[in-house]
Amino acid sequence: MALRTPVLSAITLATASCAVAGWAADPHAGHTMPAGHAMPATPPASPTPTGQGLKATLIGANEVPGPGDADGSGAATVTIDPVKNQLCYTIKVALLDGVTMAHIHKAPMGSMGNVVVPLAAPTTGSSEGCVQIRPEIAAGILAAPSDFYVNVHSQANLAGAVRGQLGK
Ligand SMILES: [Cu+2]
Repeated sequence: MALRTPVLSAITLATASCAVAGWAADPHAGHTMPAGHAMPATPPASPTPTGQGLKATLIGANEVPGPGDADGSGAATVTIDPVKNQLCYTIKVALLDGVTMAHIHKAPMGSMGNVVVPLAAPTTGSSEGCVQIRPEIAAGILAAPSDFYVNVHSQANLAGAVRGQLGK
């Protein structure tokens, strides 16, 4: 009995020393902390809205006065940043005969109107880009997208092959 107590005490002390030394010396101590401790004190800010997404479905029958391309089709997406006055777009078309130009024109369904934004022609079947537009054009499209249309022109349909009004 008298012999065992000192031995046990020595083991306990040694173990305690090792544990403390291990904490202090472990270079990876920070990596073993619970994941929650790595979170920033404040959550990240939500992304700033950069615009409003609009779409247009392009078909020949929408052309005015027409006729457009009978079997041609297409789709366009338009996003407008009203702070930067920037318009970004994608256009895809199919079965057009020699694409020449693409624009956004201002007129409601059933009438034709002037070009307000020139776009890259989807000569290979698709195009995309971002362009600066005047503030009043950005505001006008955002306020009444259906008063504007995407028009793709071709060699076979110079005045317009496929057309679609902008909408949500
Ligand atoms: Cu045009």
